[in-house]
Amino acid sequence: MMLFLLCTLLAFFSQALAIWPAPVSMSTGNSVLWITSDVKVTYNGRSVWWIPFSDNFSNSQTEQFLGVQSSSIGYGSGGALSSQSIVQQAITRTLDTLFKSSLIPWKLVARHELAKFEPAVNSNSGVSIKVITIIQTGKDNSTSYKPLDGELDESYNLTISTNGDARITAVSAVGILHALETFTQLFYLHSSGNGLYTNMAPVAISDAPKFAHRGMNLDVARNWYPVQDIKRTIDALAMNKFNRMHIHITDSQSWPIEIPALPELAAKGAYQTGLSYSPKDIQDIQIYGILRGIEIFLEFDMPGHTTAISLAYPNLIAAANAHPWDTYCAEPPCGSLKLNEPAVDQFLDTLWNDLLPRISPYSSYFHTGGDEVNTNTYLLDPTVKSSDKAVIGPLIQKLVDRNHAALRKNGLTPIVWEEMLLVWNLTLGSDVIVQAWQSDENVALITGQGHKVLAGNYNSWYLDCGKGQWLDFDNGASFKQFYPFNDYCSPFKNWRLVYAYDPLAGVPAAEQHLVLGGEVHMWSEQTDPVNLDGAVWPRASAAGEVLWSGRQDASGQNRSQITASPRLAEMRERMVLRGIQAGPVQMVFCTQNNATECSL
Ligand SMILES: *C1O[C@H](CO)[C@@H](O)[C@H](O)[C@H]1NC(C)=O
Ligand SMILES: *[C@@H]1O[C@H](CO)[C@@H](O)[C@H](O)[C@H]1NC(C)=O
Ligand SMILES: *[C@@H]1O[C@H](CO)[C@@H](O)[C@H](O)[C@H]1NC(C)=O
Ligand SMILES: *[C@@H]1O[C@H](CO)[C@@H](O)[C@H](O)[C@H]1NC(C)=O
Ligand SMILES: *[C@@H]1O[C@H](CO)[C@@H](O)[C@H](O)[C@H]1NC(C)=O
Ligand SMILES: *[C@@H]1O[C@H](CO)[C@@H](O)[C@H](O)[C@H]1NC(C)=O
Repeated sequence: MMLFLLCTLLAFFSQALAIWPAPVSMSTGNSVLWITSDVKVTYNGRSVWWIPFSDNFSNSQTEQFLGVQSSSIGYGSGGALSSQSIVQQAITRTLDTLFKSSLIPWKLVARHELAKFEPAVNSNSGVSIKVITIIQTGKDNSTSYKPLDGELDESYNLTISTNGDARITAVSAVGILHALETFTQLFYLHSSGNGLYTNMAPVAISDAPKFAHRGMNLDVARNWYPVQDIKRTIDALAMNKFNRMHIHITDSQSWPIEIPALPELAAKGAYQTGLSYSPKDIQDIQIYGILRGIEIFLEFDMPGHTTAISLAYPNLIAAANAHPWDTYCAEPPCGSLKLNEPAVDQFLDTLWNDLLPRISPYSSYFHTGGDEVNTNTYLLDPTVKSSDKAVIGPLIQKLVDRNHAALRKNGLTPIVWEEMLLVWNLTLGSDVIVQAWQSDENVALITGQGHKVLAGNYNSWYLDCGKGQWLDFDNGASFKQFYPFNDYCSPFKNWRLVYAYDPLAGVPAAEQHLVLGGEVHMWSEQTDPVNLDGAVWPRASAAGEVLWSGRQDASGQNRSQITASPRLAEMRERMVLRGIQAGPVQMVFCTQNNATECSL
């Protein structure tokens, strides 16, 4: 009888061990603990205040309350960007999430059986968590806020005893942030609206990421995104324990970033006056990221993908708007930086001198692009007049060398697209990270040359794929040729495919240390603020678990969709409650039944 009862309990509880991404190790029980808004939180022995249930307590008030104002944040010792402010603000967000956006898990238990899952509301006699004790065992320094991949210890331990003692330890402030995200996922709101509980005590979690670089690339040049959409995406990345956001900020279609020393660039290159990021916006985004454990870095793609520069500086760009466009570029409008033009060097000097000192306090990386360089373009470059790779290659090498020297002078580490190494055979510094996108074989080719690499193959991790063509076709031959208008990377990469991708696939064991991690990519030809969340989430969460937890579990087996699915469905519900319009993982029929029902 006891055994039967225990099994029944486990059957129910096993549906709701919903930590996403999966921790390295986790043990849970089935005791109930409540948490109330008078819970005390201490950080390294000092109490952290939180004003409960103040719906009119805006973010800016929170910042003032904590003695932090994002507009005036400096960093380093004495600056407001300190471990103390990072952790204090994270605690405020955590308690806000718990007490204002918690989950009633009706979709995650059998139909009409929520009452069996929920503890009886009896807060008076129930055991509550009285204090959350947070200990940071290491000391952060300026490196901790803009670490190179692998430089920061992001591990944490989290325990909750049955008598209500909750404890978090981590080496870094960012480790504490990850622990707090995990902590929120242990709690549910009672359907009476009366009380917040976990039914998993005692809890013991020990956790650390598998990969050092866990990123998302957002293209903000094909379509415009207001700062608030970028910040909301940072929130969602942090929920999923990502730590990098790559912003593809310039391209041929628009130049949405203001460079005060070159004011015409955004004035003419933005889609519309006002649709550009000011230096203050960029700083704001970077600091917003740091406060959430997400290091933001920018990509200025070149020499291709630069046509928007010609709107302000026509002399710098070859083949601007050349036709037929499919001869001169991968996507209209064509145009590429001239490769042997002294005015381009002067332009880039001015650009880097303005931009790099402003962003390097908040990031260690800068991406100089380099994908899809089209050789025909240089037939139309009066300073080159050739499509011969033997002529073009050394000129690209010179451009990249100059750019990377400027980055290094500003303490920034360069990232480039794979073509710079694999197509153009450039000599790159050993510090340079090469971002692969075309195949697993290319990841292995890059590590084979001893370079650090970011994975993120378009066959698995391009979130734009499968929407079909964005080009229009006339009713003649092209209509017939392209019908039914699939895009080059169809089909759509559903979360199961994203989840099945292994950044280490095909890389020899001896070279796997060079795979720093990877990025999912959101190219924006057919995405804008209206459909951003649904396009990215929950699919990017699947990549988040691969990057944090690894494609394989502790026993070396590939992680299973069948056990991932209910956890991801729960994570999706939590994200929606926190303002992310993530799409459903399955219909409620599936999430209400155990995973065996909706599987083959
Ligand atoms: C899980 O599935 C089995 C087999 O379909 C079923 O007997 C059981 O009732 C389901 N459990 C829940 C909690 O829905
Ligand atoms: C919040 O709202 C309450 C009740 O409406 C009001 O008394 C209080 O002054 C407000 N607090 C702030 C900080 O605006
Ligand atoms: C910051 O701390 C880390 C880890 O203790 C150390 O490796 C690094 O050298 C420190 N950096 C600075 C700038 O002090
Ligand atoms: C977490 O616990 C493990 C095992 O007790 C210990 O080795 C590790 O140092 C702890 N990590 C932190 C960040 O406290
Ligand atoms: C780069 O090397 C590859 C492989 O050796 C070769 O196929 C390609 O032609 C080279 N590219 C250039 C621009 O030399
Ligand atoms: C594990 O997944 C990888 C893809 O990530 C796949 O190539 C491999 O065949 C799978 N292994 C097993 C045993 O299913």
